[in-house]
Amino acid sequence: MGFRQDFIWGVATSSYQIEGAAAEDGKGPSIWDVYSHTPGRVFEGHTGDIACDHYHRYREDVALMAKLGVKAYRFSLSWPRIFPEGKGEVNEKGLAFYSDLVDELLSHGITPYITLYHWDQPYSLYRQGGWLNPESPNWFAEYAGTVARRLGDRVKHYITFNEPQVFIGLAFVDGVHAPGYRLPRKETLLMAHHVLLAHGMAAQAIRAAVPDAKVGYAPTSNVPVPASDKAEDIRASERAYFEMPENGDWSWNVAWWSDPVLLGHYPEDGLRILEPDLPRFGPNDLKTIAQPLDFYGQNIYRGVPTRAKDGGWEEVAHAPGSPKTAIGWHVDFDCLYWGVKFLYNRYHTPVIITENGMSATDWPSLDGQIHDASRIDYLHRHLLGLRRAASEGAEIAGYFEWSFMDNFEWNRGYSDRFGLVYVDYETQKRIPKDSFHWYAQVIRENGANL
Ligand code: IFM
Repeated sequence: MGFRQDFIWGVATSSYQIEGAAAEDGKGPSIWDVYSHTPGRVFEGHTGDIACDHYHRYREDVALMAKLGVKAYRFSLSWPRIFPEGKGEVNEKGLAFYSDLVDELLSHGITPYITLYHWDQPYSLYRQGGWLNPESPNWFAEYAGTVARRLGDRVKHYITFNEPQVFIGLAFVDGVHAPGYRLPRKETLLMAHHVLLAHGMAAQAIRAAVPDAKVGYAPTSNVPVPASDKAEDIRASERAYFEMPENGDWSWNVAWWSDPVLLGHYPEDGLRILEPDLPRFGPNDLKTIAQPLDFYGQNIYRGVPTRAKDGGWEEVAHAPGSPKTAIGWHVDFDCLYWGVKFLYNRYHTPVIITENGMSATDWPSLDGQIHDASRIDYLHRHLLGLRRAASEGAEIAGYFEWSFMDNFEWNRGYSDRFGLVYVDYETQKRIPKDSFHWYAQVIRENGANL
C-alpha cells in the first residue's frame, strides 16, 4: 500500500521567518522583532525585518508553489499584524494581506492550512505577562475566532500552535529563543497549561465560526529510534518517547504536551514527578483542552538511537562520522517511521507530518543551479519510512515539507538553509533547487516513484 489517494502533499513556512515588512501597514511588534534587535541574541545580528520579503512577493511565491504542484500550503499568521496590540482593534490592512494570500492560493488550487501561532507573540501581550497571564487563553481564543470569522468562508484548515516545546521550552526553560529568559519550573508549567487551554478555547472559537473547519495541533519531537529490531529495544524506544524523565526535565516530553489534548488528562508519571511545581488546574480545564481534533500534526526532523537497559532504556551514541545536517542535527532515516507508529498507537488520531526537512550549505553552482543531492536523499528516505508506517496501518493524512523556501532560522539567523527554493537575500531572487524538481515529481506520482 502506498500513500492514500487524497494524501496532502504540502510545504510549510512561518510568518516571521519569511514575511519581512516588520513594521508595515500598521503591524505591531512581536517578541521576535524585539529579540532579533537585541545585540547578541541572533547570529550576526540578523533580523526578520526583510526576510524573504514575502509580504510583497507572495504572488511570485504562490506561482512557484503552483509549479511545484503542492496540494496545500501551511503558513502562519503574524498575530501582531492582525492585532497590533494583541487584542482590541483589528488592523484591516494586516488581515487583508492574509485574505489576498488565501485568494491567490485558492486561485491556483492550493488549500491553505493556517497556523495561528508560530512564535511571534505580540510584544504588547508579552509586556502584560504573555503566557503567564491567566487571561492569555482568552486573548488567543479571541484572535483565533476573529481569524476564523474573517477568513473562514475560504479557509477550512487550522492549526492552533506550532511546537510549544520550543516557544515555551527553548524560550523560557533554556532562554535561547525570544524573549529569552530562564524562569523557574513552576512558572513554565503554568505557561504550558495556559497554552494548552488556549489551544482548546481556540479550537472551540474556530468551530463556532466555521462549523466545517478541520482543526489540528503541531507539536514536535525527536523520536527514540530502536537501536536494533529486537522487540525489547522497540518497546524501550516507545516508552522513552512518552515517559517523563525522573529528573523532571519536562519541556520536550511528548505526553505532557499531547496527552491532555488527545487523551483528556495529564500523564500520571509527569503529575507525580512535577508535583511540587504544578499549577492549580481548574475543574473544567482538561475538558476544554481536549477538544476533538481532526488531525494530529507532528514536526519530526531527527531521531535518537535507543535500546533497552535494566528494565528501562538508554540512548546510544551515534557512530563516529555518522550523517549530520548543516545545522548539526544527526540523521536517523527511520525517525518518521517510528515516530508516526508510536504516535498513532497511542493517540489513534490521523497524523499529518506538519514539518520535516533539512538544512544544507546550499549555494548556486557554476551553472547557476542548486544541486542539493543530500536533501533529496534525506527526503526520499524519510518518505520511504512514512510510506512504510502507512502500509502497516498508521493513518497518515499528509506531509508538509519544511520549508518551501530558505528563511530566517530564529537565533541562527540566515545561516541555515532549509528551503526547496533558494533565496538570495541580497537580490531576493528565488532559485528552485534540485530538490524542488524532485519533490514535484513525487507529488505528481503520489509517491509511487519513491
Ligand atoms: O525553522 C524551524 C521552524 O520554525 C520550526 N520547526 C523547526 C524548523 C527548523 O529548525
